[in-house]
Amino acid sequence: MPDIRPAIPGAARDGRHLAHLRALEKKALWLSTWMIHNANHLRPSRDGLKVGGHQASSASMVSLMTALFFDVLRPQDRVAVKPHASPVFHAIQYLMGRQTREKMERFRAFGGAQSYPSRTKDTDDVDFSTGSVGLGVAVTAFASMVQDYVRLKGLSDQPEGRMVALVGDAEMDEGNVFEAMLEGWKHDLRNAWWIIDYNRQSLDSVVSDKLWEPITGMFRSLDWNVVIMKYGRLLEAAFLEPGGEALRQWIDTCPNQLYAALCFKGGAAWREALIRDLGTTSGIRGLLDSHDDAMLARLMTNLAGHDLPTILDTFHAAANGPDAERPACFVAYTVKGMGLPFQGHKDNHSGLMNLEQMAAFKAQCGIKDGQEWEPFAGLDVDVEDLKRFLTEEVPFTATPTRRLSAGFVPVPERLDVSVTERMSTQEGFGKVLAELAKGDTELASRIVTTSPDVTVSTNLGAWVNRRGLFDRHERHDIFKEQKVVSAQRWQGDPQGQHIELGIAEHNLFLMLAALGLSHDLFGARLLPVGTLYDPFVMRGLDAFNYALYQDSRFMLVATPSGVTLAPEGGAHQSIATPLIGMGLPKLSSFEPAYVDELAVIMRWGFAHMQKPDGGSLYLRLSTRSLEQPSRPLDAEAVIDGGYWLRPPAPDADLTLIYMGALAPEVLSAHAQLLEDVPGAGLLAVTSADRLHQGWMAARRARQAGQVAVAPVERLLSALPATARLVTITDGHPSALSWLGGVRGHKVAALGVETFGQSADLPDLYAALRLDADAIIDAVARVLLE
Ligand SMILES: Cc1ncc(C[n+]2csc(CCOP(=O)(O)OP(=O)(O)O)c2C)c(N)n1
Ligand SMILES: [Mg+2]
Repeated sequence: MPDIRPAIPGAARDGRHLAHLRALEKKALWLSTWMIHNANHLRPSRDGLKVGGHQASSASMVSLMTALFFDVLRPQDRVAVKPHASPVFHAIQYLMGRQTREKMERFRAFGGAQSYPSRTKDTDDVDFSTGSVGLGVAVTAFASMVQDYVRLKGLSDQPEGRMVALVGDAEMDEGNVFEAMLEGWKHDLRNAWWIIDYNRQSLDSVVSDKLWEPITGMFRSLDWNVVIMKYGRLLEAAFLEPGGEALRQWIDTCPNQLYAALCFKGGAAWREALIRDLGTTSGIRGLLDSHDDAMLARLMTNLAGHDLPTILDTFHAAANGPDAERPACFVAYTVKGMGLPFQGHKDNHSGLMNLEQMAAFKAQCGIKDGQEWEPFAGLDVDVEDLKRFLTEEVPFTATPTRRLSAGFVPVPERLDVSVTERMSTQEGFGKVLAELAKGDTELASRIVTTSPDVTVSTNLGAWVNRRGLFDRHERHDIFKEQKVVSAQRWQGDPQGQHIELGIAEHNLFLMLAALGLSHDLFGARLLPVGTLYDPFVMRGLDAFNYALYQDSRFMLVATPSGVTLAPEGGAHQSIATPLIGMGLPKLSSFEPAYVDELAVIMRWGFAHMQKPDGGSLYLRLSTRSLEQPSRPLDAEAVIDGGYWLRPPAPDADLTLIYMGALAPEVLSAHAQLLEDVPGAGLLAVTSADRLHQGWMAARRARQAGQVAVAPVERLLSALPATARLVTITDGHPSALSWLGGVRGHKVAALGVETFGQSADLPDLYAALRLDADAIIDAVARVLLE
């Protein structure tokens, strides 16, 4: 398919419209620059830290963002803004009346506008948080797939939107962007626009020449519409004049570093360079003579990304063209720091204008003292008409709020699972979902599962067989049609409820991030469940963190975990993941040993994921088959994080505390110890994370003068102060060793501190000192301390 070219220059919008957009462009530049200046130079500093902000990165995107937010975007479109264009975003929101002056004045201060757009901390209209470069770009692709998912199932009645990423060119260095592109291609991605601010500068330096060639090659090979936005109208007109073709070639072949340096140096330097290189070319002298230095600088920096008419024509042509749904990448040439004294300077990323420079810029913007925050000061348009334009004609302001919501999906009192005598938590997980899949509850209809090529090996097979793969188009199971016997039935259609991903774990977390925001973005509640092997949580960790940072809601099922998957070897054995689970905010992590616990946790989780003050879940499961107890279970204690499996005697000297799949070793050690240490307790921990959270919460409540006792305090108060604790888990020992700090008990903590290796369980547990002997040994030592 041909790439869309910009429409004929000069089309579309009338003079009044363009004049208003130019006025807003001017104000967006002024306000974004000023809010950074105010934060750094005018707001008193109490700690001597540089506040920062990105005046150059912001200036680079002002024209593109003006065109998008005040003209091109529709309310149903969703935008991820390049992190360091946050000031422009807030300035635009301020001009729309959706951001307060107070928050602008407090940019980067407590309670003020955030450094990088934040869905949770900013009060203006942020669709996706950004900050860790690359992730905001990629999440838009997954959001588009989620939009298809909910619309094709009739779960959302919202108009179809376009998912737009405003991308810094250096963000394209992040591999996760390309991973997402590949996944998008597989899923027939539509309605995604990635607009690259091609200022050819990153943080440290100017980027390699012609970087756009491999970048656009990637997009083209994956069937994206690639639109190069290179020159503005002034330059395009100059190219038609005598000598124009030579001028175009000169710019086309000008190294990025030289072009940037000349942008910084200005008109006289441009003149000198052009005389040196093209002085004898017919027509060039005439062009130079008819431009003074200021005009020449303006001409030579007239790149498409700063030329409103070109930008508008390009975007509208793409939005209304025959390929409107096809994913599109726009490479918009810009100058970093455009219009500011350090434009083009290679060190401008963290550069800030000084007081004199700001005074000059203020005069240039026509702003009088005291009018700095006035939204419409210094403009030569009819301000009343501009206000009318903003409230009545800008599509983005047409709805009072763009944040959507969705009702609560009821969760039954208990989740059914048929527990066999011996089974693993991973098997139990598969069975809980399989039971749900058989029924026709609303809960089951809102669950969407996803997995990076480990669907079957994480026990999602039964669920997928019943609920099917999600595919925008009918996909037949050829193996089934060919009568090849297989336990897996993998046909796909728009009603399917499992999204199969390639191996890239980053994509799993970005998919979960997007699915878990569906209620906010598309008004349709989904209950996403993602599975992967526990060690590979680390492969997607930044995206995992990112999903939680945005307050996305999902259930992560990480299985198998720990050294307990023994023969698989050290590369697959996770050690630090319990600490990741504890350390990440907005996440409750659990590591149940038994399936009855797991069913309770999953039930609670489906409700917790929907509560305004709730969060996401991380279930660390195992493939180790354990003998399953048949018993009444205190569900509340399981959710709080622990319960007494064998309560201690009032004068007990010792308690064993375990979490997860090492339960049999602990039970065996406990039985052996009872002869020598009668009354020893045995505490089952289902969630070190929840116990710790509860402890912190109780301490905070007491500090605030309330009466509060944490579950972990209540549990450990059953022990005398002199009792010893021995903790054990298949993960880093510090996940449980902190329990000694709750009431000051002496503690010996067993766990995994070195990389494992292939072995069977007895050998590996013995080598890593996790077996019953090691526990008894640790008990003997700690009792002597
Ligand atoms: C994952 C990650 N690594 C590093 C950074 C620090 N950082 C912030 S901006 C930036 C360079 C961005 O350059 P570009 O995307 O071209 O944006 P520009 O400022 O040129 O618009 C870097 C390295 C970050 N925010 N995220
Ligand atoms: Mg850049």
